[in-house]
Amino acid sequence: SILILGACGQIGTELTMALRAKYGQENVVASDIREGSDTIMQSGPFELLDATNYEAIEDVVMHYEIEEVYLMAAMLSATAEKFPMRAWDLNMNSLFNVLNLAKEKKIDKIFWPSSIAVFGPNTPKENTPQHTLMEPSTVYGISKQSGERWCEYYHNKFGVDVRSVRYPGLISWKTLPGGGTTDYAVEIFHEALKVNSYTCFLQEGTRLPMMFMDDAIRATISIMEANPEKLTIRSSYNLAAMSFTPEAVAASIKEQIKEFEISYSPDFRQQIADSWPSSIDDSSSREDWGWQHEFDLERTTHEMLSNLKN
Ligand code: VAH
Repeated sequence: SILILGACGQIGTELTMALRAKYGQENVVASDIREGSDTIMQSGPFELLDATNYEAIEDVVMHYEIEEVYLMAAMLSATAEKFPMRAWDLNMNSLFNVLNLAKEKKIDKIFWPSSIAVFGPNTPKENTPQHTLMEPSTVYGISKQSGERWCEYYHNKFGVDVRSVRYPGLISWKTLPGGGTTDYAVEIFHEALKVNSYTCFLQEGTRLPMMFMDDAIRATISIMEANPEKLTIRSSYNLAAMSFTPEAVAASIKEQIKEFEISYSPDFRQQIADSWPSSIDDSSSREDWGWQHEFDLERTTHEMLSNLKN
């Protein structure tokens, strides 16, 4: 069976539904620190679980005979700047828990998400390479860089089958995002439909790597199903789909909502966004496990507006 830690978060919610559809509802155990949406709670097994509690996770793993764990619990970039020590504790100790369960052979396979936040202010910003200078300047980015080092160490030293991708900013409509710097790219669609306008907390011209959630979920399942001999990267794979600025999203929305207006009021998240790349070279993912994105900004805007309208 499969266990998802952080199943009620922005990615976790959609990942749980996708995995249950693919592998059967009873074979996918959702867990989180608090209960989630009705769809999660009523479509298969759920456990209240603190991802930093090793014994609690071990109990669930033994009880449900879990073979694979998707660790989606984390504190994201903006929130982590407000609570650095809590972010480090959650982001790192949850990872140590699952890596050690695998080292003890209690589970066979792990998915752990990294992020473009591993890159820092002096990382090349265009077509950021898989291997490059990385001096992350956020608590979240530091935890992801350190997490990548630990994943590679446990794979090389103990043969742990841990797989990871560096997610860009993710855009979804089924759940709200949780405290990230790229959350503007989700909020803008909600506000466009509600009040025909949006005040963006990032300034015009802030171009960031982004991805529609359906692509991110497909990438996650795809790397977990990939032939392990093909995986040359055991830190975390660069993953890309599109890059855009707030004004580009606004223009795309305007094509469907003529009177939509965007304004800008940058806050502390501008400094975080400025430390990240503008575009990502994901050729390693394309070569090693056949990655190919499907959603561009046009299709993303259409999906967001048509699904949020209902
Ligand atoms: C965040 N959505 O903003 C996350 C992600 C690349 C962005 O890590 O923190």
